[in-house]
Amino acid sequence: MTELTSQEQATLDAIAAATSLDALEEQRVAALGKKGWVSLALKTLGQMSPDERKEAAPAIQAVRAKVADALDARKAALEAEALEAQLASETIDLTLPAPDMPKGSIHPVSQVMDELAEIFADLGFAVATGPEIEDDWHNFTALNMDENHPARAMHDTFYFPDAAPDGGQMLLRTHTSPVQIRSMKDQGAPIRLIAPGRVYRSDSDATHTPMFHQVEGLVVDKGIHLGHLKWTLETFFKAFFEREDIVLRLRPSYFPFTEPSVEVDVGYSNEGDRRVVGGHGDDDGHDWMELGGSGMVNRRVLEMAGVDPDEFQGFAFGLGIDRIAMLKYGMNDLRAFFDGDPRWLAHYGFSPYDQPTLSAGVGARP
Ligand code: 2NL
Repeated sequence: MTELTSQEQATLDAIAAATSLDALEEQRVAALGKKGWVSLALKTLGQMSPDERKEAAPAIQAVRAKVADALDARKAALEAEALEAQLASETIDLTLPAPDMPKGSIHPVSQVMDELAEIFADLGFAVATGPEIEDDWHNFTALNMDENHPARAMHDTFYFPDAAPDGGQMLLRTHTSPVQIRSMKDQGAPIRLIAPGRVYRSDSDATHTPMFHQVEGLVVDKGIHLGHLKWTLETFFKAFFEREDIVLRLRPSYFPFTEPSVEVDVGYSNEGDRRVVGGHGDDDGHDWMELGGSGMVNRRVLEMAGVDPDEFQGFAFGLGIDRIAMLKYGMNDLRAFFDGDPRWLAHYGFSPYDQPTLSAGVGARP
């Protein structure tokens, strides 16, 4: 019995001193394991006389219980310590200074494209995109400009040196019309979409860059006429320039892909060195400015795009995005659009947090 008491004390001391779950397990095996000293002590009960056993059994069971309790308590304590240590190592110091707001900004061209999509979506137009590297069929032939058409030369096209597998010439698209040709071929009529994007013409001076941005619009349905075109453009420009006094003038013109064709002028006045749209172009201090071209889709174009011109009519228009961005946001040099100067972007760029919406205003300034 005294031996049992000293073994018990040694084990309880070792348990108290254990600093890991492994060390604790060692103590459990040594005491309570199959060949542990408590188990061996229990086995001696079999050789005892009933009287001896009556006295020894409860004592040994008490030792067993004490050791087991001590093991459980120490295990719980070690696990709690481990959790504390883990939590302490995983804390985040929320007192660190917050990071700066992002310094990037949305380019005016991207901003205007987002505004266009928002305004035209409200009128039921989808946004369509297509390849910037085109073949001459989609860029010219399907738009009623065959090989000998003088307008092909007028477009100052960038051609690729190698022809496509089918023999067609490859080029950088000179307008986004091929997107609409592809959309009509894919989806048929009725159709209502805008096609914004980059276009390329070999032209470079103060007002022309070899790459610029254009948005074209196309509506094909039964019974479409010039009145639908004028209402659509007027409604768009009022929403885009955020003023009700927009006056448009449709001036007879010529495009191979539309018949009749009209140039779209907007009334404006000079305020300081800035042109401000609004009012009638023939009033005092007012004049007209050309914003783009449009017309009723030429029936030959509908035919080539797989639409029956006896059943469907359509209107189309094309606008320069860079041009209307300059007008709305007051830049005077087109070339600065593509310099990537961070000072220009900091001044004319838009906050990525301000999404153009019809409810909050399509052109919210930072
Ligand atoms: C301009 C003139 C225009 C179109 C583009 C078009 C597209 C198809 C069929 C017919 Cl698929 N027309 N687009 C029509 C008239 C004018 O752009 O001066 N743009 C800046």
